[in-house]
Parts: sequence; structure tokens; C-alpha cells
Amino acid sequence: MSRIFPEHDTRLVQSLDGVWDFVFLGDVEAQALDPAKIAFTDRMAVPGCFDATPNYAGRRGLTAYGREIRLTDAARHRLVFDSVHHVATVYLVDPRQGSARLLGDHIGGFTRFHIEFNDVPAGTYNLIVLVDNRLDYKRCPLHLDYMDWYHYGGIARGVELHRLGDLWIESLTIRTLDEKTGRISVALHWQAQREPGETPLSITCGPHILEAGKVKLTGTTGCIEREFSLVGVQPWSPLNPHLQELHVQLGQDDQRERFGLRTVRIEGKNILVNGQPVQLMGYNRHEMHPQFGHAQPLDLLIQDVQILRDMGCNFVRGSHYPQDQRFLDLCDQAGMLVWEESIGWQHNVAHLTDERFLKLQEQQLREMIGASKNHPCVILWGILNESESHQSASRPAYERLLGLIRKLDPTRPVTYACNHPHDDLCLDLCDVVSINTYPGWYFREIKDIPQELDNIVARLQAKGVGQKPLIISEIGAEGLSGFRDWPADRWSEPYQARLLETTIRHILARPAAFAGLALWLYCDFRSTEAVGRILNRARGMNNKGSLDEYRRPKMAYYTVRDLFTNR
Ligand code: ADA
Repeated sequence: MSRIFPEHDTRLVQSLDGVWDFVFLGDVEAQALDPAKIAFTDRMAVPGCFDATPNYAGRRGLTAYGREIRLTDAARHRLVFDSVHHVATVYLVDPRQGSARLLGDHIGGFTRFHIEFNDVPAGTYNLIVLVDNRLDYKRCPLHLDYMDWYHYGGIARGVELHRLGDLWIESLTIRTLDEKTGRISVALHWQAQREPGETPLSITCGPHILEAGKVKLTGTTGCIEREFSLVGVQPWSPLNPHLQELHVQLGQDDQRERFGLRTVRIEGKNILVNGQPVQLMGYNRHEMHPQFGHAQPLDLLIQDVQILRDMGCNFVRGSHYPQDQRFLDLCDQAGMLVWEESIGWQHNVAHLTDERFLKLQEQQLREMIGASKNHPCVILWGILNESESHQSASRPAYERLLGLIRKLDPTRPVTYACNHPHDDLCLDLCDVVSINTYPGWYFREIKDIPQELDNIVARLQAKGVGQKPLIISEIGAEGLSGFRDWPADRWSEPYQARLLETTIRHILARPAAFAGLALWLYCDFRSTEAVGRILNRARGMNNKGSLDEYRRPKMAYYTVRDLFTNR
């Protein structure tokens, strides 16, 4: 099940999750294949990552997934894929004629995308998805082998088939204008096969009927904009995460969206949620598990949020890519504040000046913001983790991508995790300054951490960005689960716990200087197979988690929990 709550009451939606046919094709090109003639040899779970299963562990290549779908009429339909890693090419095969029709393709995992078709007669068809997990800049500039996480392949999140019909709701954007008076704006983008004319429209929020009548829709696409006051409705906040549901019925189509009354603002060095400053305290988290890869069972997501809550965290940075919508649903319910970012890891100037790379980044941002914009938990958008923001040639990329976010969503601040605090050239473009730093691990000693953190504050001040909120967006040390020894030195659990303790104590005592802290990292995860990196990664894993990859606690877990819950 890929949704926690239904997004449609009247639209016909069929979940395509389940067991699909599968074949590993290897080092072949999608274009060289006839999708109508693929001989499947195996079965695979959807959602799932084929290379997290024993038979295909560690394999890279082209694969094919297939299953039957049934169409009841020739209306416009939409396939909704929540995430395919990394390149998807989608065909519809008519078994009666043995012919395949290319429906579309998509590059980049971790985001929801749509593929539509029209005028396909009623009947049973084979849906074929070619899924390519090879790491190669030419095929897919967004997933690269040097990045510090294992890029699993497969249909990693859910798939649905929607019958759109003649008129459909394309998107619904709900924004809080004032959480105290309950004032919200609603923007409803619609599309149609032909001009709809006079159309029934109703908008409800829980028991409140906000609108019931008719609208005249001209052309084949448009936006209906409204403002409403939800009197007596409680705001959403980390401590009291009250959620509301808006339901819109437009003609035969409908959409249900969950949201919360909450605003985010920056005031000087503070991040304000509903006008109140919050010090963000929490973790970076990768969406990964040794048995499931990037496919996250619901129970695992629920446990992760419970563990984070129990540790006293109010903040998660979704490193380093767009999040599973169900994780965000759970964070909405738990009052967990989230930084969501588009995929990125140490991109160089060559990437940041490559038009194809930038277009794909823009596509990720559109897809991420499109899917996540109504989640009250998301309070910060990010881009391009640790990329070359200290090169002048990179600045246009930062201007362009941060500018696009602001255009798509002016209601949330923007940031990027920077690892060049001395010579960065783009921090003025951010609302929040975020610095990744590893004192006590990659340089200097634990005792130097307080001074290093204060040096960062001083450097940012000298660079003229000291008046913006500052988040330490990564800091941590490797701690091999179970390794405890008398010297308590690097790689041991006590060393890791001591490093995090020193960091947290310093930051908690200085809320005026540090608006937030995202420790590196919630739990261990598998690193890349690239030789250069894996030689620095014991077990082939990044072991900087406070929990191991099966979510078993290390010493650091108890240390952090004590400090966060007693603050
Ligand atoms: C970087 C990077 C992380 C991780 C970390 C580490 O800061 O942003 O993804 O690789 O280093 O563990 O070294």
C-alpha cells in the first residue's frame, strides 16, 4: 500500500502494487528490445528494489517489470509512479496484436511522476516498465557512483492507475495566510479534454462546507483560486500537530488533501513556526534498509518516526533526496519538522554548468514540491548537498534552482548544505545558512569542536551572512556497532557518543547562534560500491548512525536521547 490515506473518493484509482513479472536483462539498451517479446523469468515485489533481493544483490543493468492492467473504457488514464530507480521506460503491450506502444520515460529516482495515455480501447493489456539501475552520467546524471550511498534499483515506491476522464483536478495547493484567524488560500489547477463549461464545484473541510455551486470553466486548462477562513480550527504545530482535510469535487473528479494551519517565517537569526522561534534538533536520515533498499515498508517508516520522537527530535533532514510521501504523512501526524531536498551530492562545476543536469534538477524540484507542498511538516527546501558553491562558475546554477523553488513555493525558506564555510560564494542566495562540518572526525579532535563551531559563526559573520539563521546540517563520527574498547578512540561507540554529546551541549547552550542541528546520522546505511570510497567505509557502510542499519541502538542513541529529551 503506497498511500496512508486515500487522495480520491470518486476518481477511479487502482493500486498496481503487488507481485510483478520480472527479468534481469543486463547490459543491453532499452531501444534494442521489443517490449512485446520480453520473456519474463522471475517475479518481483512492487514496491521493491530488485538488487536488495539475494538473487540480484549488487547487480546493475536493464531489467523489465510487467503486469496486466484492465481498462474499462478509452478515457484518458494516468499512471502514477511514486519512484523508479533510476531510468524508467514505460510501454503498453496489446497481447492481441503483439504490438507495444511507448507511453513515456523518466529519469531520476525518489520522485512521483505521471505518464498518461488516451484513446486506448477497453481491454486487457500488459504494462511493461523497463528499469535501468546503471550508474553512468550519460544515462542518468542524477545517480552517480561516487555519491556516498548505495543507489538501489527498481520500482521502489507505489504505482497507481488513475482514470482521469474528460475533466480532472491536476493539483491542489493549500496555503496558510494566517494561522490565528484560520485564513487559507486554495488554488485548484484543472485540465480537460474539451471545454467543460458550467461545472459543479464543492469544497469542504471536515464538517465545514466552504463552497457548493457551479463554476464556468473555459478553455481546456485553468486555475480556480479561493480564500477561506476556517473559524475555530486549531493551528498545526510540533507539539500539537492538528491536521485538516480539504476535499474538492469538480464535476466527476475529486481530490482530498491533508494540511495544517501553519506558517514558517525567518526573522533575523530565527526560524519561526507560527510566529514562535524553534531550535531545530534532530538527524539526517537516509531512506534505506539492508533488506529492502530504498523501498520502505510502512512498519519501518512508522518505527523510524516513533524512534525519532522518542529521542526528543523535532527535526529531520531528508538527506539527500525527496522523501517517501508516507514518511511525510507520518511526520505531519507526529509534528516532526522536515527539510526536504532534491537529489545531490558533491556536484562539481562541470555538472553545475551542464544544461541537461540542471534541467533534471529542475524536474526533480517540480516533482518534489508538487508532491510535498501541502505537508505542514515540510518547513525548508534544499538543493545540491555539498556541491561546488565556492566556484564562481557555479553561482548561476544556485541562482536558477533556488529561484525556481521560490517561484514554485514562496511560503517556505530555502537552503543548501554547504561544506565550504570559508570561501562559499552563494550563501547570500539562501534564507537559511546550513553548514556541514566534521571536526573530531575528518579533522582535529573532539575537544576542538566548540571552537570549530564558533569559528564557523565568526566566518559567516565576516562574510556578511551572519544575520541569517544557521543550521549545522551535518556533524558526526563513525561508530562501529558493538565496538567498545578501553581507549574509546575513533570508530568506537563511546567515541561517537562523546563527539555527539560535545556537539549537542555546545549548540543547545547557544540558541541565539544556532537555529538548528541535524546530526549525521539517524542510522547506518550502505555506501557506494566505488572503490575510492568503500576503502574508507568499514563493512561497505556509512557507520555514523546512532542506530545501526536494522535500527538497533548504539551508545550514541542513549546519549542523544538523554540530551534531547531533557533540554
Ligand atoms: C558528507 C556528505 C554525507 C556523508 C558524510 C560522511 O558530509 O554530505 O552524505 O557522505 O559526508 O559520512 O562523510
